[in-house]
Amino acid sequence: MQESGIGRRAAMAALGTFGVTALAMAGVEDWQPERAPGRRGQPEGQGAPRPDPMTAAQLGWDPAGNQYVLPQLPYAYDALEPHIDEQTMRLHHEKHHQAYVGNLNRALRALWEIRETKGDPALTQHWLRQVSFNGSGHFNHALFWQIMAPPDDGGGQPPEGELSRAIARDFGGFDPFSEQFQQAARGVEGGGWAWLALDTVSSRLMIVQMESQQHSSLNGMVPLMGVDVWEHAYYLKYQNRRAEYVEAFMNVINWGRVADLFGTAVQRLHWRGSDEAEPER
Ligand code: MN3
Repeated sequence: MQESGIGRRAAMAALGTFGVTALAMAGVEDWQPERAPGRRGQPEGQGAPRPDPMTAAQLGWDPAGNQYVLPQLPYAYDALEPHIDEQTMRLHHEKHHQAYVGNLNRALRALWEIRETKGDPALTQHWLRQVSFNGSGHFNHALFWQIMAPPDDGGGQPPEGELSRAIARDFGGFDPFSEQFQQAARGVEGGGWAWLALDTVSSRLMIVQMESQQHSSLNGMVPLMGVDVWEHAYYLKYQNRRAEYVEAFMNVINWGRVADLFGTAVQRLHWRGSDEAEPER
């Protein structure tokens, strides 16, 4: 469809302005996952290109409205209890994430108006900052919801397959990884995130801290799994006990979904390293 093609190009163009965080999200397209959240296992080896595990709807892109919208959670607000409580999930999704979406759309519209010579060009830098912060915030949260699952639907089940082997190779095993990841999350200064990311330069997994919603050190990184350690993510239930929240978060990680993201990212590295062009998407 021509219309959705335009919408997709517009989405991709906007993604480009977000920088780093958008790297893993660059393959926005209409693809429906065959498997429910929380299911694990991914066919290994070469063969047909992997479909992107994140859909446009999950990334909050509405091609008909030509705007970003708040993506639905793949589970109920109380589904991550007792680790993450219902009230926190509801406020975090309906208020905090919604604010990033609204501010992102507002900034994109303002920049469009400036380009159409209907807006104030003196405010260009202001709106660019707004796009960067709120766009990154929007995509960080869209990914965050997807890489969690209820404990009775696969949440917290350790990774298997090629992701498990990569974690063993790069961190010495799941337990050392888990400890270092939690340490990174505990140590973020102020609001921010800890991420497990694929470094596309070294083809290795890395644990990185992100201040606020964006961080230049993520250049070349494909984020695979992360934890929001802004206080709004945990203060109602855990107050100042961030370590307790981070430990509880480990019980709701959807490693099946993380493995899908990892598989897609690795396959793209293989394309980059071969003479074969990436298949038309
Ligand atoms: Mn948040």
